[in-house]
Amino acid sequence: MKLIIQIPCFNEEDQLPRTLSHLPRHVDGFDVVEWLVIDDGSSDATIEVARRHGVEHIVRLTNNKGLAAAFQAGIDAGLKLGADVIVNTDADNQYEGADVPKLVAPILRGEADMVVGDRRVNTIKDFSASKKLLQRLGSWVVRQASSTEIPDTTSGFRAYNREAALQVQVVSKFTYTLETIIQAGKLLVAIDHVPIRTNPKVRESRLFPSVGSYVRRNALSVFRIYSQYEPLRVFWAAAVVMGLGALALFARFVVAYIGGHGRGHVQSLIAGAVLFNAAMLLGALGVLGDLLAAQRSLSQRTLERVRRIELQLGVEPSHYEPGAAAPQPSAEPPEREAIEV
Ligand SMILES: Nc1nc2c(ncn2[C@@H]2O[C@H](COP(=O)(O)OP(=O)(O)O)[C@@H](O)[C@H]2O)c(=O)[nH]1
Ligand SMILES: [Mg+2]
Repeated sequence: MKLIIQIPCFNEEDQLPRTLSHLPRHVDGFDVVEWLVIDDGSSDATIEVARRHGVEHIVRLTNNKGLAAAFQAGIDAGLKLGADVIVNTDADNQYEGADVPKLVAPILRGEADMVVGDRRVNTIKDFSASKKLLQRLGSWVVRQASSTEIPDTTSGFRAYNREAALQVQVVSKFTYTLETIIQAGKLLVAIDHVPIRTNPKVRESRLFPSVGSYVRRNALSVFRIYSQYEPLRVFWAAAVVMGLGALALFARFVVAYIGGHGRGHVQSLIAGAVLFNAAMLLGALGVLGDLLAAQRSLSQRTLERVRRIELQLGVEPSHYEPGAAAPQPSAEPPEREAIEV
């Protein structure tokens, strides 16, 4: 059994050594534990630092593609490097690396395919009140959309077994955390969560320069993802609101008409017709969205099979470079040369 711990990095030369120093080299239930750094076009010495600190595998994206793309590249490489379980963590040591065994335990027991580390957000001192509130709200929306019970949906500390990893297909550019949970909830993947420890903040968030941007970008992501996965609910709910408005206005006109002063209420009729049109349009968008959602799940199934075929064929990971030689005697030395697909 091989465990690969992946860390998406963007200019993390300062933080990486400490983060790596917390990561386990041996985890019960695994013969091999290897590390993978996905360097997202860093301009600093992230890759050299990673090599110097014993990271065996490097995926070097040529330019900055964003965290979600780096996460996806890591999952892909992890599978091709033969991981049975892939753990993702952040480079800034926010998640306690020593809790990796806790995170993979439900997978090893055969009870889950994907496990999300729960930071128990309410207990984190570094998070502002508005960040906590949004966390709770966002997590609630994601739970509704995904039909799961994950308390901390934006946590980046996660474990995937092979089956779950094969199914991950992130299309959002900016966040993978919410989308992957919604996807997993809809696929044949069992999701679990375990409480994990966090370390004090060492620097400001790179992903969100301010609380305002955190709220805006996450709210937008939640809405976009929810409407992508539940288009009928979103658009039909809006259509019903518009439709009820139209009905109220029509009723107003009819009452006035019967009362003999219908002429003076033609505005109600016009406004009602406009709202009615909007309701029809939204309803139609819901149907289109639903058709697209069906297509998306078909594409996802196809891509999952393509991945299985790639693994069978031994296709090499993209943008891969070997890192440091494996430190433990039981680990196979990385046998790959610099590889392009
Ligand atoms: N691939 C990639 N990773 C990034 C980027 N920005 C931040 N990260 C990584 O995402 C993780 C979380 O970043 P951080 O700034 O701590 O954001 P937080 O989620 O608010 O704590 C770290 O491992 C960063 O290196 C980026 O543009 N691309
Ligand atoms: Mg952080």
